[in-house]
This record gives sequence, C-alpha cells and structure tokens, in this order.
Amino acid sequence: MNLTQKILSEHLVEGELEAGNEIGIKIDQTLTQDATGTMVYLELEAMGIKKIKTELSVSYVDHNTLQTDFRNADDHRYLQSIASKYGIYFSRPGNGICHQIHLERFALPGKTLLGSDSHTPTAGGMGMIAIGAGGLDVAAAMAGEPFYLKMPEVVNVYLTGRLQPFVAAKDVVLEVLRRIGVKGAVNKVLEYTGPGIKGLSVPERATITNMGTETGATTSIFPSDEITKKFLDGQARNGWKPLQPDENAEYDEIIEINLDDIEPLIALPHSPGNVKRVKDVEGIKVDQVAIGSCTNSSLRDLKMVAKLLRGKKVHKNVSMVISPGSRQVILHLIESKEIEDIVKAGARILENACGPCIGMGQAPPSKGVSVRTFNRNFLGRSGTKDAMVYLSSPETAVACAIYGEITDPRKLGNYPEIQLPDKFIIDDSMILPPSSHEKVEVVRGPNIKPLPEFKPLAEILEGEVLLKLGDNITTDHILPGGAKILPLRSNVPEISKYTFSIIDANFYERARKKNGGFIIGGHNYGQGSSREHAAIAPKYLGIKAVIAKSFARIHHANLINFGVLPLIFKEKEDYNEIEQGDKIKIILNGLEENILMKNITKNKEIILTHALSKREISIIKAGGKLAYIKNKR
Ligand code: MIC
Ligand code: SF4
Repeated sequence: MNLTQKILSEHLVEGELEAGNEIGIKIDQTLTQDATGTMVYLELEAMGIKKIKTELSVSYVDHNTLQTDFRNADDHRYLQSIASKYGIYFSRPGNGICHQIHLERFALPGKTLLGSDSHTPTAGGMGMIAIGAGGLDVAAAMAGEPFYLKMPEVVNVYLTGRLQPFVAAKDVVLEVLRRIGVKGAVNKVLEYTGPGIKGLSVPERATITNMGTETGATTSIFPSDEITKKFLDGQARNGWKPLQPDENAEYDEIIEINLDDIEPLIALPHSPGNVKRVKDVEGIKVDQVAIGSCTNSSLRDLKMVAKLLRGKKVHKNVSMVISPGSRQVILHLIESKEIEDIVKAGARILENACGPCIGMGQAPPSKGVSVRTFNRNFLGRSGTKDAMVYLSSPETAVACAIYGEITDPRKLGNYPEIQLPDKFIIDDSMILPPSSHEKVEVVRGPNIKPLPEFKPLAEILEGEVLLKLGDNITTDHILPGGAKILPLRSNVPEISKYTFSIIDANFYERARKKNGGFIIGGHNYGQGSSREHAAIAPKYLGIKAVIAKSFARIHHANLINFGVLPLIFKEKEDYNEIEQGDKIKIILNGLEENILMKNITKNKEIILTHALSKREISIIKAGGKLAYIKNKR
C-alpha cells in the first residue's frame, strides 16, 4: 500500500478504497478558524450534541483579527465560550495562524484531521491525512459522524536531488503548479516520496502540502521519518511513529521532480497556476512585499528573511510587511535577536495572523504590484481590485523588497544556512483548554444570527439564469473576503448582499427581484476557499442549482450540504446554448443520471448530469445536511 491507503484503511468505516468510490472515514482531529468557525459552531449547536466526540478539536482565531467595531470581537467571545462548553481547545487571537500552530502543537503522523479551511493539508507535512472541508462536514465530524469523500487517486511526487541555494520549498510546490495547474489534482492526493525528501524539514514539507491545495488536490502528504521525529521532539511532543509507503506501493500516476533543476519561481496575477521563472519577469517595479500566511510564516522562513535582511534596507518605494505564523516563531526571533535585523531593515511587523492574505488590511495601492509569500492571488483578494499580486518564496520576496523590483534572489550573494533549534520555545498559555464542567454560558453578540432554515428541494426547478460565468471561478469571486465583508460571516442575511459583488454589483438586487434562479459556470467552479458562505448566501438568495462544466471538491460538497443542486453539462458544448436572462426549467426525475433541462427562452433541450453519490442525493432531497442529520437521529 501507499501511505495514503495505509492511513485511510486504518480509518475506514464505510466503502472500499477504490478510486472514485465514496468512502467514509473516522476523523481523529478537527480544526476551525474564526471566519468559518462561527458558522461551524452554530451548526454544531443545531445538531444538539453535548460534547464533541473527536480525540482533539481546536478552534483558532486568526482571520478576523481587525477589530474595527464590535463584530469580530463579539465573534471571538462567542467562539471562546462555545469551545469551552463543547470540549474544544481555543487558540486566542494573536496566538498565530491555525495551520502553523496545529503543525507545531497538535499534528501527529498517521492521524486524520478535518479542518474548516482549505489549507488544512498543511499538516500533511507531518505525515497525517489532513483535509479541508466545509464547516458543516467539520461540525458533523465533531459530532462523531464519519467524513465522506470520493476515494482519491494517489499521485506519487517523486523527489530526487537537493534544493540549490536560494531555491525554496515554495518553489517546489510552484513547480508542481506549473506542471499540473489549478485543477490538475482534483480528487487526487499528492504523496511525496523519494530521496529528495531527506533534505526537507517539517516546515518546508508543510509549505509544499499547504499550497498543494491550489492544485485542487484532496490533500498532500509526506512520510513520517527521522526528520519528523526530530521536529516533534523539539516541540516536546509524543506520538511520533514511522510511516512509509510499502516498497512495492502502487500509484495512479507519478510525477518526478529533480530538486537540483528547480529555479526560483513566481506565480503571476491572478492565479497560483500562472507560474514563471523569476528570472523571466525580473525588473517589474514592486510597491509592496508581504511575508507570512500559512504557507510561509514558519521559523525557518522568518529566520531566512532576517538573515537576508541583515544590514540591508528595504527599498524606499516598497512597503514590506511581515506577519509571523505563531508566537513561538516570534519568541525565537526575539531570543536570537533576529527580529532586530528585520526591524532595522525597515520592515513593518504585523500581528501573528492571516492578515493581508485574506485582505485584513495592507491592501496595495492602486494598480500596485505586491509580491507575497502567500498561496492565492485571486483578483481582488488583496483588497485592491486592480492590484497585481505575485506569489513567491520568502527568498525571492526579500530580493524584491531590497531592490524595489522583481529580482532573482540569487543576486543576494551568500546563501545563509538555517538551523532549526533542537528545542523550540514552548508556551501554550494562549491555548485555552475546555471547561471541565457542563455549565458554560455561551456569549452571543448582536451580529450573530441563527442559521436560516431551508426547505427541501422541489421536483421541478424553474427560473431565470441570473449569471453566466467562465472557468475557474473562485469562492473569492462568489463571496469575497476582506475587512469589510468578513465580519459578516456569522450573519447570513447581511453577508449575502455581497454575493458575486466583485463580478456584478447588481447581482444581489437581481436575485432578490427575480426571487432566485440559476448560475451557469465553466470548469472548476468554486475553486479555492472552503467558505460555505459561498453556498449558503446563494441558497439564501434562492439559487436552486449551479450548472457548470465541473466543480471544485470542497465547494461541490458545500453546495450539497446547503441544498443547492450542483449539475453538470453532459456535453460540455451545451454551455454555449444558454445565456444570462434565459428562462429554464429542470425536471429532476428523482436525480437519475440524465436530467432534462429546457431552455424555454431559446426553445432548446439540454441534458445535464451530476456527480452525486446516493448519500448526497438523500442530503440534497432533505434540503441539506443539517436537515438530513436531524432526520437520521
Ligand atoms: C482562504 O484562504 O481563502 C481562507 C480565508 O482561509 C478560506 C477560509 C475562509 O474563507 O474562511 C479557506 O481557504 O478555506
Ligand atoms: Fe489564513 Fe491565508 Fe492561510 Fe487562508 S490561506 S488560512 S487566509 S493565511
């Protein structure tokens, strides 16, 4: 067996491990973050359980940390109280980014982790099966339900050689993206093996598994070896075990990468799959450099940044911002005095949080060029619609900050050696354990609104096409992040006003006036974030079905969970037979394989299909997963 099969078979509770089959797996650990978490805990409350049933669940606050009014602060209080009540650890705002802390303090080889954030696969760097999912699936896992997914194909990414100076783990994952693109690994796991992994520390492996998300992969994973053990020992943690694929393990596909051959790479606007060599885009003037995010904010990365900035100055036309991944990271930089090198160079130090990655401040100037060590550069995500956002390694980002233009980091001269400490500084005082008694008062602010109730699906769906979209529509298009909209995550009626606002400012009004309708999409509809608001808000506005050429995994599940039907064009060309404003009628006929859609305006008949399992059909018929779980209990 390969590694993925080994861990999945140990956790299998339903189905067979054959690619494409629906399987149910036991979830050992869950994580949530605040932007998706308020919804998760409202859902958990609606399920009516007393205590969570997982081995470990952690609620992090790292996204909505700008407190420009009462709303985010109220959410933090709600999250803290509800965690305490249900048996969940609570990582306080300022403690750091969920994935970074989870890797440092909780991730364990061989376990399963489900997180209400698409970058949960970060923990795959520790040799665990870590999957991002919609909030409702995470709530269900906490309630002891299995997590259902399509058994993925397993792709072996076989690494040989060694990274050359100034070439980083980030460049490895950018190379993967360059080769397979943003939908190259949908329903696949990227399993890294080969002699090349010996040269990669756990945080470097985590950078690679983190951004594997951008290929559409279900998750990415590394084996657990002596390097994993050393990292866990350094964190004073037990639970290490060796985990390797069998020698004769079989894979559905093999991608070979010789680390010696990789050069510094950079993703150009507005897609993480738009990858070029840094060398080929040198000279573009840079306005902002941002270091951080769950991809590149580890101690390894910030030590590198500090060493490269030592004795240098940030270019006068560049604003350089740094958000460390965790308190542990910053405590080490203080102890080693490397923080001084960063401050003296003129970088601006931000909070230990997601920050600019999710548009919580630090929007670039108009038409500004921003080079970021993050994982996503979707249009408008930075908060400035006409900004040009590039994604690179910390090494490349520092070179850009010093020279004021996109620069190959190999120009920086001597490549510093980074040594991770044998013993990390451990201070878990900002991780609050749950209460040991039952009586905890849950504190709710006025912005926290209960979940709207949704009706079961009708047999015949009728209405107008409200919007027709192209390929690779992201959840940032469907429901943007940013400092203005994120505080509304616990208020569905309010947040739904921003649905598709980045694409079409009149969408909300139109959907309201027409009493809902349909969305038409191209390939990979719903890529990116796990935010279920991208399904709930359209549902709230009366969207009955999204008809697309194909869907991204998490968003497909979220649509089902909230009773919006994801339908697929059987013949992809039929996408051309339908326009915005057309009146259509869909006859579901029990959701058989072929579904008839009549385009009444154009007097045409189109055959649609779907990728729903039997279980998912029952969920959608019940009107969504909450109703389905309630009916079952
Ligand atoms: C993101 O990177 O887009 C987020 C914000 O972390 C999301 C979750 C969210 O929208 O709250 C994700 O990746 O799942
Ligand atoms: Fe936070 Fe950005 Fe990571 Fe999402 S991708 S969890 S917003 S740091």
